[in-house]
Amino acid sequence: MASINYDQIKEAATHHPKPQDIKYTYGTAGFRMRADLLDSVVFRVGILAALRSKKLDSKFLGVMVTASHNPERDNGIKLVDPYGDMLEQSWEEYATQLANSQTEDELVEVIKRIVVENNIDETKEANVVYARDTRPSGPALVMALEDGLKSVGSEVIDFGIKTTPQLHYMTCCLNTKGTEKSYGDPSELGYYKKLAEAFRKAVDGKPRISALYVDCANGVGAPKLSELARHVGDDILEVIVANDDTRTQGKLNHLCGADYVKTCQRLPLGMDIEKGKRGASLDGDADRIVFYFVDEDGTFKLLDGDKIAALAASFVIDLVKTAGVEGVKVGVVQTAYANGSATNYLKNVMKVPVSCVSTGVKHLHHEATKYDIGVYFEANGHGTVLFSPEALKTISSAKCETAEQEDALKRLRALTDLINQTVGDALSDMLLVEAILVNKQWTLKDWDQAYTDLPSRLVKVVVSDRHIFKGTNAERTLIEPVGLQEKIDALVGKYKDGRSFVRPSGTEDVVRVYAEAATREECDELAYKVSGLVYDEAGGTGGRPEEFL
Ligand code: 16G
Ligand code: MG
Repeated sequence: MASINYDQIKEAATHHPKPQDIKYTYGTAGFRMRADLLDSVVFRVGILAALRSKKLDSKFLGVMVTASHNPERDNGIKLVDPYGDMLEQSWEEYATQLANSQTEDELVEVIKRIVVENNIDETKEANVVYARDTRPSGPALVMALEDGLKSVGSEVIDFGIKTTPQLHYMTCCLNTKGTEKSYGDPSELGYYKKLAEAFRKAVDGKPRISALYVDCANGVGAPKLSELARHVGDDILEVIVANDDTRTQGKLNHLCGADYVKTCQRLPLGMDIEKGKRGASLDGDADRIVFYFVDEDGTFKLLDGDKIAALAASFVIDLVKTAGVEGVKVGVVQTAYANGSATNYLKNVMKVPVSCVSTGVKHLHHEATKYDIGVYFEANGHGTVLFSPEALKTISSAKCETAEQEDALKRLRALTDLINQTVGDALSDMLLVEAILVNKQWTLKDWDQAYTDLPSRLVKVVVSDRHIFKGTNAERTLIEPVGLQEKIDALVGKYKDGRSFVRPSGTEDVVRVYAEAATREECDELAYKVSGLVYDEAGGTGGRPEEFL
């Protein structure tokens, strides 16, 4: 292939000018903001994807156009590394630099610098696969992305409308095809077949349980879940798809979806499930899931990511033991948002090692790879279970002596295919939870019995500059503004089971305050006091946090 044609890039870039006065940042999950401000960003991310593919010996890079649970007017873009992981952190800075280069000349300068710093062979081929969710702004952004890719002469595969985890799956499959690490058939059909077959094996011989109503946030999860359910077959899984209107403008994530349900702790619009019925919500790009039901007394009961982690960990530990592969050790990874009761249950009742890391999938995923089987979930419902190559080897080569052992091994092996190894995947996680409930013949209430969440509260505080907040200890302790943490600690000390921490959001221009305590009243009071403290001492703007007592 010829070297990069910089004149061609300059010419293409004139059609995607960067707006003045906007500072873009590649944040926790890529660029995410109002869709009408993203054209130039998407064009440049295309260029970066191609450069990274060249750098990685022409491996396929993935590009996903989505803004997940954000309002419909927003969109976003993120890069996926060849084996389905999030973009390597050191390249996030390049993404930010490209997005912020104001002129075509500046843009070319940054590209040349990336080429030199990474010793990129310009003549290598570039391969990029991309997909988008159902947002109305998607098609135009994809055209800008293609312009960027073509300007560097990249080969492209348009994977069409997909969930974020499907794009991760596809990227990994393309790069492992024909190797001993082959992750599966690189197609949407391959994805459904792999999951459906694994689910059948995981629930083999156990009776079907009641229907699951799934709120798909009026997003891409709706058509994809319907397709998946068709492959699984309603003889073993009955799924009722709700909030599947991806056409009517304004409905995506509106008063529905996993983020809404978790934040507001209530049923989504369009899902009036009766007492005892089982519900779940996906987010706008189907990488998060939470479960829920309405108890006999009418209370809404949420089973969030923490509950999924505890369920998955206990099931996997039991299987490992019964299968006789005890050498395989299970660990759980959480963030500071994990409910204190969940952490306590895992550590002190289940006696599983638990690590706490900073918010964001890349941090959890990385930590989970340190265990033989690493279960990672954020409380918001994003997570998965990772099997290390050694654990996979042990599980696949284990010999069994009894029928019981054989049965456990069969189910454990099925889980290694059922659970998306590239990233948290709402559809795969849904099947994982369903498989466990089927095996145990449990209701959601049975599952909920393990432990009772401490009341918690999340508050957003608007401040003049959230970047002055610097944390440490997996975001649980503030080191700046100096002295604020001591004041927070003094407040926390007054409440039974009190815990509170403050961190700047990576996706919104706000500071988040989390609090939990033994009772709802105490928790709300603590959240209110800490929010007020942040507002008063660290440049609060707008209104002082409302009192929600
Ligand atoms: C992003 C992260 C999610 C995290 C959330 C926190 C990924 C793929 N997604 O959505 O894991 O929980 O940001 O948002 O990493 P915050 O920084 O605004 O609190
Ligand atoms: Mg999402």
